[in-house]
Amino acid sequence: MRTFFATALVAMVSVTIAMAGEQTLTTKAQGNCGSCKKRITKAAKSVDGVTDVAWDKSTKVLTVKYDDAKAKPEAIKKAVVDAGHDVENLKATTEAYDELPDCCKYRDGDGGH
Ligand SMILES: [Cu+2]
Repeated sequence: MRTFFATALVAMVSVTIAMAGEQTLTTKAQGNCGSCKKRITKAAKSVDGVTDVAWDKSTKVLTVKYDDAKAKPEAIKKAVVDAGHDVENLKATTEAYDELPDCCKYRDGDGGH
Protein backbone atom coordinates (compact mmCIF):
# COMPACT_ATOMS: atom_id res chain seq x y z
CA MET A 1 0.00 0.00 0.00
CA ARG A 2 2.81 2.35 0.86
CA THR A 3 4.35 1.76 -2.58
CA PHE A 4 1.05 2.61 -4.19
CA PHE A 5 0.84 5.96 -2.44
CA ALA A 6 4.47 6.72 -3.21
CA THR A 7 3.86 5.95 -6.89
CA ALA A 8 0.69 8.03 -6.95
CA LEU A 9 2.51 10.94 -5.34
CA VAL A 10 5.36 10.78 -7.83
CA ALA A 11 2.87 10.66 -10.69
CA MET A 12 1.00 13.71 -9.36
CA VAL A 13 4.18 15.70 -8.86
CA SER A 14 5.38 14.87 -12.38
CA VAL A 15 2.10 16.06 -13.87
CA THR A 16 2.31 19.30 -11.91
CA ILE A 17 5.84 19.94 -13.12
CA ALA A 18 4.90 19.17 -16.71
CA MET A 19 2.03 21.65 -16.58
CA ALA A 20 3.73 24.39 -14.63
CA GLY A 21 5.24 26.03 -17.68
CA GLU A 22 2.09 26.35 -19.75
CA GLN A 23 -0.13 29.31 -19.04
CA THR A 24 -3.06 30.80 -20.87
CA LEU A 25 -3.56 34.51 -21.29
CA THR A 26 -7.07 35.62 -22.10
CA THR A 27 -7.64 39.24 -22.97
CA LYS A 28 -9.45 41.34 -25.52
CA ALA A 29 -7.81 42.77 -28.60
CA GLN A 30 -9.54 45.27 -30.88
CA GLY A 31 -9.82 44.59 -34.57
CA ASN A 32 -12.28 44.15 -37.44
CA CYS A 33 -11.40 41.56 -39.97
CA GLY A 34 -9.37 38.63 -41.20
CA SER A 35 -6.24 40.66 -41.70
CA CYS A 36 -6.54 41.97 -38.15
CA LYS A 37 -6.69 38.38 -37.07
CA LYS A 38 -3.56 37.56 -39.02
CA ARG A 39 -1.74 40.60 -37.68
CA ILE A 40 -2.75 39.99 -34.06
CA THR A 41 -1.91 36.30 -34.27
CA LYS A 42 1.42 36.96 -35.91
CA ALA A 43 2.36 39.60 -33.34
CA ALA A 44 1.51 37.37 -30.39
CA LYS A 45 3.34 34.42 -31.96
CA SER A 46 6.45 36.51 -32.47
CA VAL A 47 6.97 36.45 -28.72
CA ASP A 48 9.36 33.70 -27.73
CA GLY A 49 7.61 31.05 -25.65
CA VAL A 50 4.16 31.51 -27.20
CA THR A 51 2.82 28.17 -28.38
CA ASP A 52 -0.70 28.89 -29.55
CA VAL A 53 -2.78 31.96 -30.39
CA ALA A 54 -6.47 32.33 -31.14
CA TRP A 55 -8.44 35.51 -31.76
CA ASP A 56 -12.16 35.71 -32.28
CA LYS A 57 -13.25 38.42 -34.70
CA SER A 58 -16.73 38.84 -33.23
CA THR A 59 -16.00 38.60 -29.51
CA LYS A 60 -12.47 40.15 -29.79
CA VAL A 61 -11.26 37.59 -27.30
CA LEU A 62 -7.60 36.81 -27.61
CA THR A 63 -6.37 33.55 -26.12
CA VAL A 64 -2.65 32.92 -25.96
CA LYS A 65 -0.95 29.82 -24.66
CA TYR A 66 2.59 30.36 -23.57
CA ASP A 67 5.44 28.98 -21.56
CA ASP A 68 5.77 31.22 -18.55
CA ALA A 69 9.47 30.44 -18.24
CA LYS A 70 10.01 32.31 -21.53
CA ALA A 71 7.10 34.62 -22.22
CA LYS A 72 5.41 37.14 -19.97
CA PRO A 73 1.82 38.33 -20.47
CA GLU A 74 3.04 41.93 -20.60
CA ALA A 75 5.39 41.09 -23.48
CA ILE A 76 2.58 39.37 -25.40
CA LYS A 77 0.23 42.30 -24.91
CA LYS A 78 2.94 44.72 -25.89
CA ALA A 79 3.61 42.84 -29.12
CA VAL A 80 -0.07 43.06 -30.07
CA VAL A 81 -0.24 46.73 -29.12
CA ASP A 82 2.91 47.44 -31.14
CA ALA A 83 1.14 45.91 -34.14
CA GLY A 84 -1.54 48.59 -33.75
CA HIS A 85 -4.24 46.71 -31.84
CA ASP A 86 -5.52 47.85 -28.47
CA VAL A 87 -5.72 45.22 -25.78
CA GLU A 88 -7.40 45.37 -22.38
CA ASN A 89 -5.80 48.11 -20.29
CA LEU A 90 -3.25 48.93 -22.98
CA LYS A 91 -3.65 51.18 -25.99
CA ALA A 92 -1.72 51.19 -29.21
CA THR A 93 0.15 54.39 -29.94
CA THR A 94 -1.30 56.68 -32.56
CA GLU A 95 1.74 55.92 -34.72
CA ALA A 96 1.16 52.16 -34.57
CA TYR A 97 -2.57 52.61 -35.10
CA ASP A 98 -2.04 54.84 -38.14
CA GLU A 99 0.02 52.10 -39.76
CA LEU A 100 -3.08 49.92 -40.02
CA PRO A 101 -4.84 49.65 -43.38
CA ASP A 102 -8.12 51.61 -43.51
CA CYS A 103 -10.28 48.49 -43.27
CA CYS A 104 -8.60 47.63 -40.00
CA LYS A 105 -9.21 50.94 -38.25
CA TYR A 106 -11.40 49.94 -35.36
CA ARG A 107 -11.56 53.17 -33.39
CA ASP A 108 -14.70 55.29 -33.58
CA GLY A 109 -14.70 58.02 -36.17
CA ASP A 110 -12.03 56.42 -38.33
CA GLY A 111 -14.39 55.09 -40.93
CA GLY A 112 -13.60 51.43 -41.34
CA HIS A 113 -16.58 49.36 -42.33
CU1 LIG B 1 -8.45 44.26 -40.25
